[in-house]
Amino acid sequence: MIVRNLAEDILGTEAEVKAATGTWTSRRLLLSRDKMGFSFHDTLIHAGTETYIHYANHLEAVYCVSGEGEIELIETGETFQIRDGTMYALNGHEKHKLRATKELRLICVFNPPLTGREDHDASGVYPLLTDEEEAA
Ligand code: 9YT
Repeated sequence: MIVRNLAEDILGTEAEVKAATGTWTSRRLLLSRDKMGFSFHDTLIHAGTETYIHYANHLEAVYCVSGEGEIELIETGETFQIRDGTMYALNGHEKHKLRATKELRLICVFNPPLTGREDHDASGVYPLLTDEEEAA
C-alpha cells in the first residue's frame, strides 16, 4: 500500500512541479513508477491565469474541489464553468484553454501516468515519457 501526505511528502520535493509559464503548480502524489496505471495530482491553477492545453498523448479527468474558473474548448468554442464539485474528462484529446478567476484546486488523473517532470510544450502537449527516459 502507498500512503503519502501532501505537506509531508510532496511539497518542496521534485514531485511539486511548477509550470514554466507560472500558471499552475502540480503536486504529483502518484506517478508511473508507482505502477497504478494512472498518475494522481493535486493541482493549483493560479488566479487570473489562462493556460492553453492539448493532451495529445494522455487522457485526463479533473475534479474541482475549490476555486472558480472555466474551460473553453477550442474546436467548438463551448465554455464550461468550473467550481467545487465539477468534473470534466478529456476523453477526446480536446484542445482547450483553462482559466481561473479564483485559484482552482483540481484533483487530476492521467492515463497513461506521468513519469514526474512533465510540463506543457509550446503546443500545450506533455511528451509521452517512460521512466527510463525520465531518468536519462
Ligand atoms: C487541469 C490541468 O491539466 N492542469 C495542468 C496541470 C496538470 N493537471 C498536471 O500536470 O497536474
